[in-house]
Amino acid sequence: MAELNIKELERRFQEKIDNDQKIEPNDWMPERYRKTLIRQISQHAHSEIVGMLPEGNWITRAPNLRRKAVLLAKVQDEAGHGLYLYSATETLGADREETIDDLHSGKAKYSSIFNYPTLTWADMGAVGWLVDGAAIMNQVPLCRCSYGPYARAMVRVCKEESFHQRQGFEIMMTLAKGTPEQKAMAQDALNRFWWPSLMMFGPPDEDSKHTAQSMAWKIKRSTNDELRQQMVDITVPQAEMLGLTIPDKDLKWNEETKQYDFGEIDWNEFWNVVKGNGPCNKERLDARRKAKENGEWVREAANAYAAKQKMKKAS
Ligand code: BYC
Repeated sequence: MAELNIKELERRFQEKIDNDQKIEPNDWMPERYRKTLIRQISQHAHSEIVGMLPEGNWITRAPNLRRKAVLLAKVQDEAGHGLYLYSATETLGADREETIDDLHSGKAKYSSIFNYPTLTWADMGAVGWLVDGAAIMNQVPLCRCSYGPYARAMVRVCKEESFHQRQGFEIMMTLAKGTPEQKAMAQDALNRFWWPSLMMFGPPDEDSKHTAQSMAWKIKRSTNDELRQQMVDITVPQAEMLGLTIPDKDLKWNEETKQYDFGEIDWNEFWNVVKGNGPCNKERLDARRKAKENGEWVREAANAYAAKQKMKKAS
């Protein structure tokens, strides 16, 4: 009997999804749907928070006040995105403290891209243009995700990401039109960030263990390879406009498919970074752990204040 009920609940749940209705926090959902969402949304939240570090590295060294103000605003936006996303995991019953501890212990994943160093100012341009560009490509479809709170968070996040992408492109444009040294710096940043940006979309579809189920549940609305192809097709003309060269000798317009064919991605490098062995994995986690330790006194003071207010109210 219980089995039948679950089957019926699952049928109704899938029917709702097939009719493009949103699932809200108090609606019945299969446990695997809830867990998949907590996994994806918490990884996404961690990526936003860890993603502040490579750019935070350049706030004090931005070349002028305008650049500094813009970069500061961008990094603050990322903190905001992380907070909405942690709140979205809480609507699914996740405990925020435990979720963050999973990041700090190395148990939880975050985007591979943030384990690469930002060596020059041009990297702020390449990160905005390519990394935020990839983020938008991935997140615009997530605005139609079946889970209401995640889909709604994505709408605002995407608006902010599009400002981030444009600030990055503008930095690249300025450098590419600048002195030969500045143009070379922009080219070098593109060389280093191109392939890791394509890896952001995740493993090829045939190796993606979650895509099929997540597409059926409309958590994901496009596959990893579909989004990667869109990224290449949109970005190649932008690189041409900048007068920069994409570091891929196999990149070629395909008249038949009306898409760009592109070279092999080094998936060994990707998995190595995902497993914790990228150039900055250790540095990133150390920075996050240290931030938590340094904030301990603030949390203690806030809790003591809250407890005092509660006692006051009760008396
Ligand atoms: N890095 O079956 P798959 C940002 C993992 S933040 C690390 O295809 P799925 C921004 C994957 O988790 C960018 N790990 O998985 C912030 C899975 O492992 P588990 C982050 C990766 O979930 C600041 C395994 O590989 N965006 O935009 O169906 C400044 C198999 O993969 C990666 C989001 O998080 C990776 N790149 O698809 C600027 C968006 N790729 O969990 C920008 C939301 C895969 O089984 N997330 N893995 O241990 C998604 O759309 C999907 O989760 C993904 C992966 C497309 C990323």
